[in-house]
Amino acid sequence: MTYPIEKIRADFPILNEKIRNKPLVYLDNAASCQKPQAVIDSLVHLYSHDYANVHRGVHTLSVRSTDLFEAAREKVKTFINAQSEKEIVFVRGATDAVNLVAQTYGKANIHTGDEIIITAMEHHSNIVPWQMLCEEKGAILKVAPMNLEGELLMPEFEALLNAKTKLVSVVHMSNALGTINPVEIIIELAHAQNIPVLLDGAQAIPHMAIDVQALDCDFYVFSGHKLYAPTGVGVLYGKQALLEAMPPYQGGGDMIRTVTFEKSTYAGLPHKFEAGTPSIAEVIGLGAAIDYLNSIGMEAIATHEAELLAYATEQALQIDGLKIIGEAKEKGGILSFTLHKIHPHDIGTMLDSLGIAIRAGHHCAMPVMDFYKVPATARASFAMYNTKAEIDVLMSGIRNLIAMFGQ
Ligand code: C6P
Repeated sequence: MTYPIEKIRADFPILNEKIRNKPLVYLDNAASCQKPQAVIDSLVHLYSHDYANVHRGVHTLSVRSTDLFEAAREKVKTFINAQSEKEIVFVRGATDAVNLVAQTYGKANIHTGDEIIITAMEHHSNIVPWQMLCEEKGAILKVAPMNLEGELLMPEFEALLNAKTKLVSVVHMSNALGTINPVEIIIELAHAQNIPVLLDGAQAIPHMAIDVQALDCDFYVFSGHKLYAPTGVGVLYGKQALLEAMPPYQGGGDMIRTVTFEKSTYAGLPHKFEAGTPSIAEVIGLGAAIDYLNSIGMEAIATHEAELLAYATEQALQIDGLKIIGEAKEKGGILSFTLHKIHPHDIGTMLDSLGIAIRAGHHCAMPVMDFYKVPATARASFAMYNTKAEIDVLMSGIRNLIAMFGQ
């Protein structure tokens, strides 16, 4: 079946926007994706007909909201093939999920002298929470190195695993480089030494089908807003036995069974980790985004985006003075680059004047910038609704820049 690109584009109203009198070319999807009408409609419908607080009321609207909210949990469960909806904890985003694991699993299981392994290509949200934990506990953060292509050095990673390692926390797909890590092998190696593995799936989740049972990861985290859903919602998947054994994260309403001034007892999974009124509409919007993605199919999306990346890479390689940062063999739809004489921020600003949205900066991955000895990169990132024609607009914009500034 041919990929229904025209239909998909028509489903995203913002793609009709003109930016500086030019058709919008939105290539900043790794920062946040745009929303299909189905997601927008789900929010409007909820607030127009069904909205109330969840898990709290016996009245009709509360029941309706609760049913929609829990149906979204079921959709997430099926989408990532978790075993049980108890394993799906709604959080604010990938960052919140990593912090939850650090503050609960980490506090309970990581002690002085223990080691946590991350990689050289992590986003700050998979570095800083572990640094904070290590500082508090006297534990040690180990960093598995990568090569200049942006690929993890597997023998070096393996050599870091030892009896002191208490957790491996690895990005599934790098936001700064596009690298897709060999997570199956990483998990196998870590599990051979009984070490649990957290995968940061913030970038991987919109681009490929994720099966947490097949991966056998212990934790998987992602944000809704990169998955065509609203901001303010994300998911922590954790194996049930691990989540059961972890202490709660925050205290408050909805996460308790009983409360007296002397002692409180906690709710079961997943509510134990969901203190306070959750992001109700955003969770329901995430459910609508998953329905939408399922209607297209993750395999079809992955194929389309792989074609976009191959095309963009081929075009970029023909531009003198353009250097691609991140050339792993296994890569998702991210093209990070520098231009010899032009600062990435100027690239971003000049491209914006042509209606093209990319991100310029360190991408919350400063150690990656240090590794490549650049202050920043320009990054074009592709989504299900992008086209080769848009990549042509990007490349012609880059050529114009070079013509203006020189190489
Ligand atoms: N990366 C980017 O432009 P939050 O902010 O919690 O939704 O996601 C954090 C996060 C975690 N891991 C990876 C690999 C990520 O890419 C991100 C977010 C955005 O690259 C914003 S910095």
